[in-house]
Amino acid sequence: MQQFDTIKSQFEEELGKLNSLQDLENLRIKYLGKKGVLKKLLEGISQISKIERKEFGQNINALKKHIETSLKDYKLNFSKEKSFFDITIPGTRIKRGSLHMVTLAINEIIEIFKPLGFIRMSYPEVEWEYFAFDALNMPKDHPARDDFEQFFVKFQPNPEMGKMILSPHTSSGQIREMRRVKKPPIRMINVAKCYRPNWDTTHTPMFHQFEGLCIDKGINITNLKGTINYFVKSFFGPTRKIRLRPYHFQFTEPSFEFDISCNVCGGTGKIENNGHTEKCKVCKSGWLELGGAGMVHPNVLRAGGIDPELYSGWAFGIGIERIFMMKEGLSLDDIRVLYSSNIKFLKQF
Ligand code: FA5
Repeated sequence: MQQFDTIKSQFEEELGKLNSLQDLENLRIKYLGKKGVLKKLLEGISQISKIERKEFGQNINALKKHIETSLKDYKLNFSKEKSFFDITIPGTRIKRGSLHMVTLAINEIIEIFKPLGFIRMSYPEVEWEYFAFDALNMPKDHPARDDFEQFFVKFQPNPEMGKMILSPHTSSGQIREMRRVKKPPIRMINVAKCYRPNWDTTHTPMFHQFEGLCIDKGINITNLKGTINYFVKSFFGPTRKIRLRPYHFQFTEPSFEFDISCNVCGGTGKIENNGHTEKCKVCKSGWLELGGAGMVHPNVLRAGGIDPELYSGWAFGIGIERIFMMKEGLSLDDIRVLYSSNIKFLKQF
């Protein structure tokens, strides 16, 4: 009996000194393991007289139970204490997100235009046909309206405003801005999502445009070219080339499209692929179209409530994903990667 008491008090003393769950496990092995204290005690049973054996066995069982229960209770309390009170355990790290590249590009664009006095506006992305087309000098049957292949919205058409559509370009903001300001000068950058049913290496069904609009007395093409040049040099760096091509938009006269030298193929229009020379699949010609521009058509000024005899203005509309693709040092050869939700890709920015 004395032997049992000694083992029990020794166990309890050791239990009181534990510091970790590993210590607890070591203590369990010491007393209950295959070569443990209790096993050794049991091996000695043959030397005990038959009369005392029963009591001896009962004592071993009682001691085993006591040790098992003590270890179990200790473990339970230990885990509870740790989960509530251990202030030294490192906290759970909260994963930080980051701004999408298009948002970063928008912020950069706004900063570039700020010193020139351009203010940022946002106009509806679900728009009446009137603002997207009619007020922009594009009559209902004009074939140019087909170019945009619209997404119609199920909504009661309005006899004056037409149907509701997902705005295919930011130019619809021109009229809204003219009507808001009423009297020039106007210097606006309208940033918005635009929608067209396109899907290829340079087109997505949802994309962003920013629209520049400048109206005042004596505004001319030189101002437009200078502003586009200033933007391109600020955004892409001093070495990239742009070109203006004559074009036709209903809402500007004269009209242009402008392109930037492609950085995927280095402006050559060709790509080396496994010893073969292929056409650059982004630009196909060495130049990538960034946007359209021109002098605001007198009919558009009139629709905005501005007298074309007194005022003149220019406007441009540029695709934001496109300019991001063409940024110096990036060689994005497919616009769709921007919306692929590929974390590995997104994390780089
Ligand atoms: C327009 O949308 C005219 N509103 C631009 C304009 C504004 C002209 C003011 C004159 C005065 P366009 O359809 O070319 O033009 O589109 C302009 C730019 O938007 C394109 O050059 C391209 O950069 C971008 N873009 C057009 N469609 C897509 C698309 N599906 N995905 C990505 N970018 C696109």
